[in-house]
Amino acid sequence: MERFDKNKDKYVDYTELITYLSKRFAPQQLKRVAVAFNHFDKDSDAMLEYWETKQAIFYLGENIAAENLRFEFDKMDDDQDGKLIFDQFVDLLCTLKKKKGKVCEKPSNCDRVEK
Ligand SMILES: [Ca+2]
Ligand SMILES: [Ca+2]
Repeated sequence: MERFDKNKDKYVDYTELITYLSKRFAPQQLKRVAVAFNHFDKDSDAMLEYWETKQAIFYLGENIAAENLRFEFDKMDDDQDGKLIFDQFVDLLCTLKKKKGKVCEKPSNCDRVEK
């Protein structure tokens, strides 16, 4: 989580997280991603397991072969507990968008791939 921790107090506050995320997503899209995350987090542990992630990804309109998703999921899951926290889920989405040749660094680019 250090990459979010702008003031180096070892604590990522909401503002830092939102600042980071807003560089990648337009506000409406970020909201949609957050809604999808919460909706598919069936056991409400603030993490998405693989099958929850898969449903959320498809819900958000990303079309990806299951084996590719599994690969990207495992890459993102750096502590290998089989679950993604919200920012990893966002990273995963960005990775998937990049793979399709869309760069996801500016919100406007993200908007363009929005269906
Ligand atoms: Ca969960
Ligand atoms: Ca994990």
